[in-house]
Amino acid sequence: MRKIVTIERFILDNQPAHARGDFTNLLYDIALAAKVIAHQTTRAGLVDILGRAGSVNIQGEQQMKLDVFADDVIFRLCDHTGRLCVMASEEREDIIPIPQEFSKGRYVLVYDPLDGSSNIDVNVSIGTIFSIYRCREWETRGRLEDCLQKGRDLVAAGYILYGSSTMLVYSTGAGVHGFTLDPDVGEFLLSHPDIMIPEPPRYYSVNHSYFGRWTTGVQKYVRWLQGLDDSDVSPLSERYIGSLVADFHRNLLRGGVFLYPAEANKLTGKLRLLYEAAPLGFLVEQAGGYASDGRGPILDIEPVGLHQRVPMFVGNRSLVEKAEAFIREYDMAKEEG
Ligand code: AHM
Ligand code: MG
Repeated sequence: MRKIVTIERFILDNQPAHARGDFTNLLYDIALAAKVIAHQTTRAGLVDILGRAGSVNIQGEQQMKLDVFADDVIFRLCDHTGRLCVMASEEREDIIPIPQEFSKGRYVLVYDPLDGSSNIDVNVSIGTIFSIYRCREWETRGRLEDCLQKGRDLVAAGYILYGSSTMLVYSTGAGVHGFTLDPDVGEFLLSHPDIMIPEPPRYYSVNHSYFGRWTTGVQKYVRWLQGLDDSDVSPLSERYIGSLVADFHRNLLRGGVFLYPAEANKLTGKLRLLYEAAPLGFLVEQAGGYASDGRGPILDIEPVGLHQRVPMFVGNRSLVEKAEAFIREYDMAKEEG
């Protein structure tokens, strides 16, 4: 019989001997936030019966939109613990300082509280993505520079997937591990230790309706994935949910590539470097895969703004490198010529 390992036990057993517990406890805080958000997401369909976002409920309280609720839960669970020096959230314009009345800690938490928000109202999987960095300087209290660190400097990253079950998947740079929430006992239990992205890959994931807007290199790449135009591979199956965490998670477990490329007239792409691309890039590299902006590793990009966007190709290394090859051959060559 396999041992039952809770996330608390796993984090504790895997913390370095010199750890002071701050980092371990920060991961616990996130796991707790995940449970609170998961509980609320399963009630999302009741909003129409119990009151719409923005309306006032029976107790006279304002109903919160789920993404605002998720943002608030993470903030309120983490602001007073003394473990963080600053936070940043995809939901907020600026950095989130730790209130003066609380002591500050050594870590930076960057998060996308509820990604894939267009899927909330239609009962499709959504997710939370988080990144943890070290504070760059001990003396100061939360600065923008502490949040603008490249993915290569991540201490940990992970996501929570609110799907047919709730899963928390994270890495501290020593492999990727997945936990499934047992809703009856309220514990995350180790279900997917040491995740490695499998070969051969099965899926490619992209929003095809943008085909006409892509550069030639990206169009040729997608046709290559489909096994067309003298492609030397058998076609991959297409799967696209439009919920990044869910699309990423499926490809991580089954093998494949997810892409949200640049468009010929919008070179930045849609996804955010800090909240989406860097943490998932960190995870995929830990699982033996690769993440690129089409030209080089996402993890090496120095952020210049909190909400900076970036094209993204993520999945099995061979597939992502092939995207880079097409972009080099058709797009970069054209730019140079
Ligand atoms: P959001 O941050 O507004 O939720 O948008 C991000 C989402 C991702 O989850 C998903 O991969 C992508 O947007 C889908 O975009 P599109 O509808 O253009 O395919
Ligand atoms: Mg998002």
